[in-house]
Amino acid sequence: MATDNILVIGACGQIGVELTMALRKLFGNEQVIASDLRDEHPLLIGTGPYVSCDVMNKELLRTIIKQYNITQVYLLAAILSATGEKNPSMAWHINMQSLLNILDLAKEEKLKKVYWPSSIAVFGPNSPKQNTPQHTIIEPTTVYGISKYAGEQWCAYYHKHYGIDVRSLRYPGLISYKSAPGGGTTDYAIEIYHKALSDGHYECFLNADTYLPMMYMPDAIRATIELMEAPADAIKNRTAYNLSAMSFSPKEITASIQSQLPDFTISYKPDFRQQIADSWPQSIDDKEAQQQWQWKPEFDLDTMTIDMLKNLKQ
Ligand code: NAD
Ligand code: AKB
Repeated sequence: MATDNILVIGACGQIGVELTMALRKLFGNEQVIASDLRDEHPLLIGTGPYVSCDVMNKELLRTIIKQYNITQVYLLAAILSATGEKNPSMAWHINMQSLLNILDLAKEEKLKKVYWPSSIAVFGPNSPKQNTPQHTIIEPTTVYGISKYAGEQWCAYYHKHYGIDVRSLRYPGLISYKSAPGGGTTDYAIEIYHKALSDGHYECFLNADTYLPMMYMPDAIRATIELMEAPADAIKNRTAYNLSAMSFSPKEITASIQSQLPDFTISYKPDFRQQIADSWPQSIDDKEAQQQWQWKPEFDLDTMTIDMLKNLKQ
């Protein structure tokens, strides 16, 4: 492992901060180069190299790759679902061009491995809602989902035609406390914990019975590293794997929080994000990930609630 040098792009985002810290633990602080458009995240300062970089600038990326002898790239920079619907052409441009820049650089600079996340947003209103299978009707209706679906096909294309070892997961909504979420539809399930502690009340932008697939960040980080460390011949899927841990509604997460904070209350005021959530699956079948690289989640709703509240209180 010591021979690998890893570049994390979008390292100051919700996933990037925790993934960078986990990779530094595994590969060594100096081996993992964090990069982002924004200022370095406070939790990353002093833990390893940081470079400021716009992922749209391919030649700057090439310089960084050469300067640090990068062998693996984790590309996390993207525009998420809710922000994407406000500016569809920007979301399409950034989400697609960032991926194509990295896939081309992987080919030109002979990178060993690339990680790029997809999302449950690839599915649309015509996909089966329950236990949505790996291979089924896709037809996304958000620009974010369209860009993720196109991105998955590009990953498979670069693997097939150029032998690029690119791997991907369709993350569900991710819940965490270390770094703020970046403009998604599932962000309510993070805000609710903050508001439960600060105000004792939360006004939710989704309806009470909106079920969505979700996952606690420690499981997502472990899934990402397990996928990337699996032998290449175990990875039969070169688009993106369905990945699952739990599924709940605003009403259910409220009950879980009330088991710890009995006075917590919620009200509902759905906005444009309701339509996005309604177009997505309610639960996911991740058999292929379980069978091909032995994926297994550890957290359910109540164990996550206890851990979130304990850490946010601190
Ligand atoms: P985020 O918005 O929290 O972080 C993205 C980071 O990318 C930010 O720090 C941002 O500053 C950076 N960035 C944006 N534009 C950039 C640019 N041009 N150049 C360099 N950096 C740039 O997002 P996240 O939640 O950490 O998501 C990371 C990836 O995981 C995305 O591809 C997202 O679609 C995917 N994903 C996330 C979730 C989730 O629930 N968080 C679920 C499914 C998929
Ligand atoms: C979003 O809500 O946009 C993300 C996702 C599920 O991809 N959290």
